[in-house]
Amino acid sequence: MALPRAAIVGTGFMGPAHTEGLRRLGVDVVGILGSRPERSRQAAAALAIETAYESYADLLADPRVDVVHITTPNRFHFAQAGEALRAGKHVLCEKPLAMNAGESSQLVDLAARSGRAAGVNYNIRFYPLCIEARARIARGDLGPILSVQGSYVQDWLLYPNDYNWRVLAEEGGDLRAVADIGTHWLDLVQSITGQQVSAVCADLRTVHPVRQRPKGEVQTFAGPGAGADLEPVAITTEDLGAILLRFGNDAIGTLWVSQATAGRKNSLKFEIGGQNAALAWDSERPNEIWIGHRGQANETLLKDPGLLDPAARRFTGYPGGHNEGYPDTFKQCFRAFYEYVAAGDLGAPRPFPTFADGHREIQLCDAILESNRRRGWVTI
Ligand code: SOE
Repeated sequence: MALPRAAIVGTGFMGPAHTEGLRRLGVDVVGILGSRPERSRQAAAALAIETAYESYADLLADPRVDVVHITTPNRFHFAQAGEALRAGKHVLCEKPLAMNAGESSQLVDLAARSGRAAGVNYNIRFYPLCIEARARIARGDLGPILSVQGSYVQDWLLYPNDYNWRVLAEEGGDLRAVADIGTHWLDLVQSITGQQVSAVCADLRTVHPVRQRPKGEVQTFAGPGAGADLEPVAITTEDLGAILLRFGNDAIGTLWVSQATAGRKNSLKFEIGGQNAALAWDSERPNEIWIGHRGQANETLLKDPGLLDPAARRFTGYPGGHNEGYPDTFKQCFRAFYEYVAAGDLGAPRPFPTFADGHREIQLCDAILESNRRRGWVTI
């Protein structure tokens, strides 16, 4: 069964990450588009991709392209995903799906009418032990879920002269740390527990209301700007967020989000408490999961396909002890998407994060923004 072919739009942090993940699957990446033709040519040369597109229209007109990967800044997602679906392409869009729930709702409707596969790259779901956690909860090992707590913490925007398009509301949306990385955590724990967040109470903080912006483009995780070629810019998006959560089954929880905590480079953690047992996982140690017990010794399970649920084994690429990490999650997420597309049964259940999942996260973002403004609980 020949795998569908891909084209990438966006040449920043995620463009190369998607290209590498696809190639490890054996997917042919036929072309790439940057913010201007010169950027397309630079990226095509750097990544050994055959076609450097002049325009998005050229990309969508390319009959070789079955799937469009959207890795551009958030403000472009709505238009680019809509145009790709209308052009008859399948779409895998980076998170967050759109800038607000009005846009994401329209994309859900368009995707449903298009008869195409439409996914969002919530790749963190595809760590083998995150799939294992979901399988164990689904088969009842934890019993009813009582509590969900955790965090997603980074430090790449700690300094006032750390800068990236994400910090500007007009480029990344009114919510930044929560929309950028908090939605990974929210998507992950809702997928693992099978429970949806039903209400939020949020307290957000902008640590640096003025940042120093380097003149010219800045890549994600580029590090602090330096020298005289900086200009002050007003910032309204949050660096820190503390959020109380209520889930549909009355489980309660907390989420801590920060892009300004020194020493935490890209640390996502969850701890899920059930009536019978608990699970805890840390993305800085992704090949082990803690299993908490009341009536027996606690356990630490190391990622070993032979010890995993079949659902997790399917997305495990290496034997026990051969660690799998962040780049592997792109490969496995794309594998779920491309095998689905290649099978050709678009009515089958979708084993990847869908536009409806992406819309759900955006609805949560809108509720979190409203809760912070209102200084109280907001029900979704
Ligand atoms: C920056 O916060 C970022 O690149 C996010 O945009 C990604 O989704 C996350 O996986 C790593 O950090």
